[in-house]
This record gives sequence, C-alpha cells and structure tokens, in this order.
Amino acid sequence: MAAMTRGSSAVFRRLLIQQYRRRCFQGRSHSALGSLPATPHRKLATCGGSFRMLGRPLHTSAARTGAVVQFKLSDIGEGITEVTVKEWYVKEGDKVSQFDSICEVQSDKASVTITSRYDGVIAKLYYRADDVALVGKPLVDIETDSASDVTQEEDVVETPAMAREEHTHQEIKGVKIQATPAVRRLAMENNIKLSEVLGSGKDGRILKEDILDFLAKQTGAILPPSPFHEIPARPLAAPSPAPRPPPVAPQRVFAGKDVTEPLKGFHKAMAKSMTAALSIPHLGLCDQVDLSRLVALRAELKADAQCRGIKLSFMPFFIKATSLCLSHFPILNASLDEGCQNITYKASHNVGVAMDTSLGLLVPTVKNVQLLSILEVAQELNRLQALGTAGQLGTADLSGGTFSLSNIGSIGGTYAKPVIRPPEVAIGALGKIQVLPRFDASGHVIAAHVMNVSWSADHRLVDGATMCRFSNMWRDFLHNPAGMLLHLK
Ligand code: CO6
Repeated sequence: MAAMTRGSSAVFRRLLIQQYRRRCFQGRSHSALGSLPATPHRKLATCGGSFRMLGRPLHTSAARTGAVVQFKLSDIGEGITEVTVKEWYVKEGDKVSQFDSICEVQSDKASVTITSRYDGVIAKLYYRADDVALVGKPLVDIETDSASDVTQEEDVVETPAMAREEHTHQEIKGVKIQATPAVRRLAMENNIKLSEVLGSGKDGRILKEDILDFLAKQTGAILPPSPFHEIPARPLAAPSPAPRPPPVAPQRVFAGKDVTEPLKGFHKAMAKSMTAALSIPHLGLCDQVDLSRLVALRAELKADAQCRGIKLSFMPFFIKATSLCLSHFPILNASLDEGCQNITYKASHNVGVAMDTSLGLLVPTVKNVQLLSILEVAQELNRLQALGTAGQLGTADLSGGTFSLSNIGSIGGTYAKPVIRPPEVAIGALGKIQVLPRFDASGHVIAAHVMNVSWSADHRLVDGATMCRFSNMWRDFLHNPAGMLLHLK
C-alpha cells in the first residue's frame, strides 16, 4: 500500500498533541517530562501515536540519530516479547507522513497497524514480512524532512485496567448510543465517554468526526481524521447476522520432501500458552443437557431480538447461566497465584468465548456478565463476533477473562476436552445440539434437543464435587430456562 501524504493533517495533529501535553503537564518542568510516571492522560499520545488497536495501544519509542529516527518496538505489556510482521505497507525510499500506515504486526492477542510519527523517507526496514520483531529492538528508520520535525518522543501508557473496564461497561450498558467499534475505540483511547458526545449521524449516531470535534473543543485545536479502518456498522432496524469467517484457505501441499520452518505467530503463541496451561492438573467432568425448552424459547425470542438489531443464538443463554452459577461457586471464578499461596476471587464475571475468527482461534471476553441481561450479552457477543470476523479484536477485548466457554458445537463437534486458560481455573466446552430420542416423565420416547457439555477445572483449587454441583446447576438453568428468571437481577 503506497504511503499517503497528509502534510496539513500532520501539522494540526502535532498542534493538538502539543496543546494537550501542555494541558496535561501543567506545572511540571519540561525536563521532567521524559521521566514522568505512567498516567492515563498521556495515552492521548496514541491519537498521534504509532499503533492503533482496541484498548491497550501498541507503540514505538524513538532514539534520534541526527535526522534519522529509529523506531523501536516498545514493551506492549501482557508479557508480549515479540510480534510477527504480517505486512509492510512501505518500502525503503518511500515518503511517509505522520499517521501513514507503515506495517501490520500480529501479537498473540491482536493484529495491529503501526503508523508513522514523522514526515520523512523510510531509510531502513529491519524485518521482512513474516519475520518475528522483538520488543525493544528497532523496527524501522525514518529520515525526517527536517531535524526540527523530530519531537520529543513520549512513552504511551495504557489506561489502568479498572478504568478501561468501567468505560467499556458504560458503553455496553448505553444501548441507545450508536457508534461503530472504530469510533468507540477512538473514544476509549482518548478517555471520552460516548454519552457526552453529540452524534451528528443518522438517528444521533456518533461519527468519528464527532469524537474529533469533541477532542478539538477540549483542547482548542483542530484534529483531522485519523487513518484507521472503520468496521461498517450494522443497521439497527434491519440487522443481518454476523458473517461467518470465510472457509479455511487451501492448505499447502507437502510432497516429496519434508519441510522444517520456525514456529511463528499464532502457532508460536499457542505452543507457549498451551505448554503453560498443561502444567495445571486438569479435572474433567461431562454431562448432557436437554435443551428442548431453550430451543423453543430462543425460537420465540429470536425475532424480537432481531427487531432490536441483535442476533440471539444459544450462547448468550449459556453465558448468562454460567454467570448465575459462578455467583454460587466463586471458586470457579478465581485464580491461583504462581506459588500456589493465594486465591483471588474475582468480582467480575468476564466470560471468555472461544471464537473462530479470520485470524484463527481467539478468546474475547464478555465483561461483567453478572450485570448484563441476556440481550445485552447477545449484543456484546455480536460486537465481538463482528470484530473477530474483521480481524480487529484488540487487547481490551481479549484480556481479563475469568472463566471460558468454547462452543465447538457451532462447528459440528459433539464432545471436546477443553484446556484451562490460566490464570482462569475452569472452562466448559459445548457440543452440537442434536435431536435424540429420550424418555419423557411418562416413559414415552420423545425427540429431545440434547447437548454434551465438558468441563475442565484446576484440580489444585477445585474438587470434582464442586465442579459437578456447578454443572448440575448450569444444566438445570438451561434445561428449564424459565427458572433463570428467578435469579436475574
Ligand atoms: N449446536 C447447534 N447449533 C448451534 C450451536 C450448537 N452448539 N452453537 C451455535 N449454533 C447455531 C446458532 O444458534 C446459530 O443458529 P441460527 O441463529 O439459527 O442461525 C448458528 O449456529 C450460528 O451461530 P454462531 O456461531 O454465529 O453464533 P454463536 O453465538 O452460537 O457462537 C461463537 C458464537 C463465537 C462461539 C462461534 O461463532 C464460534 O466461533 N464458534 C467456534 C468456537 C471454536 O472455535 N471453538 C473451538 C475451540 S478449541 O474447544 C476447543 C477443546 C477444544 C476442542
């Protein structure tokens, strides 16, 4: 992709960033800036920053050598030490302006676009596509247009997890606020509450320009649009179900000669995380659930949800039932520290959902399920699915899980043996719902909708009886979904 020029935009953005910094660091000596501790305010630098993603921004830091600026891949948290360079959008000799996309990198959490901080010419690329780029090492050199162009680099700092969660939740709860995920992300990155922004789009939809105007009013500067991709919003009145990920691409054929190559990207991340996971002693428990009533109930409610622009599958019921059960079995929503000395009981029920995305298997989390209605869970799942399909799930959506569910049945699997995702202590795998003969209360054979469920739990914390009681309660809620009503808040 050729580099785009954006000269005047760059000037305005720089102006905004300078004004914002002045506002944020009032009263602090200039020389102290470089050593300032992390504060959420400084996160605004992401709007002129180098990485764009949901939640925690990836970013670079620069070391200046004359007019050549060296970008280094900074610590991006979550224990990530390397990313795979998926694609370069520039080559050596290309002219770039601030905020032009430079390359796409893939961590085990998300795919991220890195953008330029400077106007200048690409002097050196340190990696080829598919290479593994290391945190703390140079990524690209840019020869800047003039030495004065080079502003003092600041480390971009993540918003504390708590604040991020609150903000996300505020957005989930605000069902009337209409905005695309990209606009929500822009707002979140800049700590703007969507409820405070006036939407100028159809039916009050908040557009990217509204966020930029809001920012400009706050800072007194004009901010041109930033180069990030928007995910088209699905119309509320006439929703279409989230598109399924495309069929698996044809596999490479190996014939005649074995091929050995380094493990990269997702495979590497999976090898690491699964090796860690299997150091946990797993306890397994399986059961069957008769979902006939739920199948009928969902058929009844599906059209209602659809009128509200929400696709209602079985998952929201499974997720909500899980949360109701977690309230009774907090040990299953806990974590154990590395030395096996302390248990932390988590207040939020953040249910991770294994998702077959365009980038592979990812586990985004539906946060604070204990506070959400089934419809709100469905809405959030729809949002995550749309992001997953677009390959745009970011760290905020992919982290913070406290319990996981894997619906292997939506692909067609009947049984599975799920692997716990540390620091969580339990996970459930759901098979496909099958119509099978069963006996009713009078001993007559009936056609029932039956699903297998398999639980795995960390046997250092959870015993079989606890897992079984949890499973019984979960099974009963879903066998008789009306019973859930009594427990919904
Ligand atoms: N049985 C029958 N029908 C199902 C099931 C099951 N288990 N699950 C979904 N569906 C139906 C669902 O109700 C939809 O029906 P309609 O509304 O009538 O069209 C339809 O299938 C499509 O549902 P969709 O997949 O779009 O949405 P859902 O909310 O059910 O699932 C999702 C969301 C994110 C879980 C799913 O899209 C997905 O990605 N599934 C794959 C998850 C995966 O890869 N799991 C493997 C992880 S590795 O578990 C693992 C232990 C090892 C083996």
